[in-house]
Amino acid sequence: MTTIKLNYFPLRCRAETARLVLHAAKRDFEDKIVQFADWPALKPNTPFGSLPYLEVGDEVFGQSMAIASYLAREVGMYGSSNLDALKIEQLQQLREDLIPSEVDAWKEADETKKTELRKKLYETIYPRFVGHFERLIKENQARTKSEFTVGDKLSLADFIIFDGTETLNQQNPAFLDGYPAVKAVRAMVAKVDGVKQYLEKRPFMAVCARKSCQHYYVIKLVDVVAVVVIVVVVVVVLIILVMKVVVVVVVVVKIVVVVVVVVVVVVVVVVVVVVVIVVVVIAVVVLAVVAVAAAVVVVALVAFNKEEGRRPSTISEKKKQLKKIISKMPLFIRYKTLNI
Ligand SMILES: N[C@@H](CCC(=O)N[C@@H](CS)C(=O)NCC(=O)O)C(=O)O
Repeated sequence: MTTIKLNYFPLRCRAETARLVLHAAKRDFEDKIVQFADWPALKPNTPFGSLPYLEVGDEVFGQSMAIASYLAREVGMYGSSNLDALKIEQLQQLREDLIPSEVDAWKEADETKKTELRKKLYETIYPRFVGHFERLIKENQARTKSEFTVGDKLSLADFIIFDGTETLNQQNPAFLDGYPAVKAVRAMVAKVDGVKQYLEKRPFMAVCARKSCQHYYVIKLVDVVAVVVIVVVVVVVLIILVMKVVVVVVVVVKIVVVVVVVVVVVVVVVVVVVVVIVVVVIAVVVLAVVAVAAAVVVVALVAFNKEEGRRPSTISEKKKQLKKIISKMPLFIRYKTLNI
């Protein structure tokens, strides 16, 4: 079976009658929702720079009414005659004429203008268009003695009536009380096997109201979840990085401490060695001086004894002898060592 893919925004608007036809026929198809954020990139690659477009096998086609008509013909929901086809197409174009008024009333940002547009919609536009729907249904039902909009069997026309009044039914269902034939067709379509199941699971989709479109909020929720996941991942990565940095800092601090300790130990050892060397040198010098002084004293005594040839007997002789010994000593010993 040829594959069918219907591409459209998360809205009913210009794709919903085609969807209803496919669900009523229980035809396998892919309902490809084009998110608004993806549209600018996709637009140049569509047949006419607009949605919907239909992929049939490897061929691509645009224009919503042509798409819905093609699909309805494919599944036998395009009436039973050429005249039925004409009736379906006039209804299709009538509904297309209604869309801009509904979209304008929704899109208007200025609240005052929006109120005016909605007033006009309810006072003139809806009565005119829904009035035409009501009249056409009644004429057909009188002619065919059936419950359908065109001919005597379910067709694209019934789906046009259903979706063409869906926004009105969502916003102000009481308005339709004045249009019993429209209400009856709506009730009949809602029970069609395939359509019933689709409507039960279909998200609320306004004709062109993004804000009231659950698909839109689902996507927004998905975006929020994605952002939360990204933030969590970034935080975890940052924590891991910080922990790695802390580990590196600890290692660097350990290295610095070891280096400082080694330097301090080396400095202390060097200072101690220098001090010991200095003390030893001073001790050696002092000892040398003392030894030299002693040697000089000994030499002087020996020389004196040789010269005198005898030992002094009285104290005054001993003093004299000592003075002589001292006078024979070198000057630096007398003044520096003996302090005389
Ligand atoms: N005549 C075209 C009109 C298509 C059209 O205006 N589509 C709107 C969405 S309902 C669209 O693609 N708007 C986005 C754009 O033009 O960039 C049809 O029936 O398919």
